[in-house]
Amino acid sequence: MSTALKQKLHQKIEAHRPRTTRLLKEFGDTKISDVTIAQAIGGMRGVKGLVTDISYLDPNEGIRFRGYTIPETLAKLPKAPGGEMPYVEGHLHLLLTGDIPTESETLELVKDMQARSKVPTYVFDVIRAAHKDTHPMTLFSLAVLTMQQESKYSRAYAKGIGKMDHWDATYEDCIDMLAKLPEIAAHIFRMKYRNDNIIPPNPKLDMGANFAHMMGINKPYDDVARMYFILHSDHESGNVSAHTGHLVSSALSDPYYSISSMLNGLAGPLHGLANQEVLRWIQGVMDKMGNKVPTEEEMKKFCWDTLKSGQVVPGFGHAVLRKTDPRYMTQREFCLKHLPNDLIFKYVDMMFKLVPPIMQEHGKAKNPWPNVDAQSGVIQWFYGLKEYDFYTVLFGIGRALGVCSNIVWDRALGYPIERPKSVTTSMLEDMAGIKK
Ligand code: HAX
Repeated sequence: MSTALKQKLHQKIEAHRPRTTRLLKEFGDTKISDVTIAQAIGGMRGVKGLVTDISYLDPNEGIRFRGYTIPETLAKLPKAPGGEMPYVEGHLHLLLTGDIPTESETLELVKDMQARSKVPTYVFDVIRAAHKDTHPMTLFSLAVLTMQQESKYSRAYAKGIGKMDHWDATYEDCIDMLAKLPEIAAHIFRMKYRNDNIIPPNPKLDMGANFAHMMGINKPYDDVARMYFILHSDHESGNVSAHTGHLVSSALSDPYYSISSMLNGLAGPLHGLANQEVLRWIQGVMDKMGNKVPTEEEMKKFCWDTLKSGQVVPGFGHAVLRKTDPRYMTQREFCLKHLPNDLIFKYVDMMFKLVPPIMQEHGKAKNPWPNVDAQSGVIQWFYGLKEYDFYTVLFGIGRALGVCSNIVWDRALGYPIERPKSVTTSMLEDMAGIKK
């Protein structure tokens, strides 16, 4: 299938390839990073070893999608009629091409994704065969993996397509899959938490509006969904979910394998599951407080109790950021506008003010400021989505947009299989000069 978006992408890829080839051929020996022992043991923090043009995370500014800050992205992308937030599909166009799409370019992708959105019945059969206590993230990852046999990329590879054409079938798989994720997610939600009362999709709606419809949540939840998917889409390449997607894809595993894997990484409590953990933490405090708002002194004690017991305060800290996450601030502004008097928001607001000085006094975390996950659950809760085990699935739909965009470009630029070198502890001791 050749859409205008795909043709544009093709031109961009052709224009970009010589840049990568030249860097490799003429400047391949230029150093961009050194690695210390602390970095090798400590999760490669700060080691520059990945290349992406989809987004860049500046520690002191936060994320830019294709060069645009979050406020710029939200202001420039075409908006759904009557909506405060842009079409998710327009954002996907931006991530893929680097261009802010026109309204008609956006609507073309909306239509294309509507046409690809029908989820095969066997996907639901597989989800339904799982144990009733299976976590929603497990079901979500399972559903994506189950669809692997649909892969156009795997079929094309088996036929022997040339390396320069890999991106084409990868693109097809990515758009096919992304179009189906909202229905799969909503199905998991309604099956688990709404007595299996499934709401069929409305294929005339855009991604955000259709998701709200299938979840059974009224306006402005369509805008909430759009905002969520856009904000969570990409955070450059080194985070666990993006890196996992890139790594698995580098073995030429198809996008279904790659996205299922990246979801498994997102499901960790230090990464995407932190949004669920924030609400669980707040609920724990609320239970102890009998649902009244704690005083500042009481709230400080809850934080210190968590830290002293050796646990992390979920939603605070970051491996790269050294300021409050702009994704947090966008959601905070949304809360101040739409739910300023909500009880949970009062807790979140109190944590916004009280936790950073406590983290600084505690003296461990390099970044005491809140990240995206500290502010996202409260909005869902306010709109009736109180089953916080489901929150990371929302993150997963959004993150799939960024990881898919990266995978398409990885294949377009022919990035090789990823294979960093490991060393032994004994070798490190040798290098440190401490071995007798
Ligand atoms: N509460 C308590 N301690 C914290 C902390 C927090 N929120 N954040 C960091 N620390 C601790 C670390 O556990 C580490 O302790 P040890 O030396 O005992 O191992 C120390 O401070 C130094 O850590 P760091 O260098 O500042 O942070 P890392 O780069 O190692 O880790 C994390 C970054 C985000 C994993 C970390 O800040 C954390 O665990 N935060 C809480 C969980 C969370 O909110 N995760 C979501 C992050 C955003 C994201 O990816 N969303 O998907």
